[in-house]
Amino acid sequence: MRKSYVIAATLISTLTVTTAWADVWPQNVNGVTNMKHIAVSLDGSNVVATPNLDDSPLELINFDESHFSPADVLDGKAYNDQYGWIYEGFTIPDAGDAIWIELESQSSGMETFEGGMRPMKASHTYDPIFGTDGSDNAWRFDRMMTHNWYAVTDPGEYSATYNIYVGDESTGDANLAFNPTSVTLTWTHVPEPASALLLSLGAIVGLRRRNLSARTMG
Ligand SMILES: [Cu+2]
Repeated sequence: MRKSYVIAATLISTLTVTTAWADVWPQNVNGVTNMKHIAVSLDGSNVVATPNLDDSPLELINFDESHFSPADVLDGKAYNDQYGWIYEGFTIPDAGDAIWIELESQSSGMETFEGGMRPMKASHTYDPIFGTDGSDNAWRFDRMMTHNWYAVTDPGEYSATYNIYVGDESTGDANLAFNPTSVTLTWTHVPEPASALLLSLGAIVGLRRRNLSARTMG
């Protein structure tokens, strides 16, 4: 009997250590190459945005890991980094202007932190954007591929709609010579039983316990 408790304690402490040290940067959800790009371009005076909505709503997953600062803003949250803004085409805004992406509306409980190229997680700022923690709703897109981190705490269905426009590179004031466009992105957070792993450990301990008592009996 006592032996099985020792086994259980060892397994659980191993699990705790593994969880704390497993992966100090957040994970690229569903694999680093599985990206869903929103291609932005200029067509004359029109801003054009074409989102890849394959597999949407995308999964927000809580890996239960403790991350290095500044990525620890994702601790305890379910997140996804598959959507990425990319710039296409040869026409770019004139000097002094930039492409801006402004949050129009989103589900409550949705947070966003600034990312970058997916494999370069250690170089991302993880700054709150799109209204998160009182940040501006408008975020300047510098036309480099950027995979931001979308995060939630509670299970549910989430969506966010963005207005994409040309505006002053410093102030974000819209340049009315260009017609903006908008895209809506969607996510889902299906609750996963947090105790699933502990339950399976319990099953292992249970089996060992039965073996021990069988031996005692035999
Ligand atoms: Cu990408």
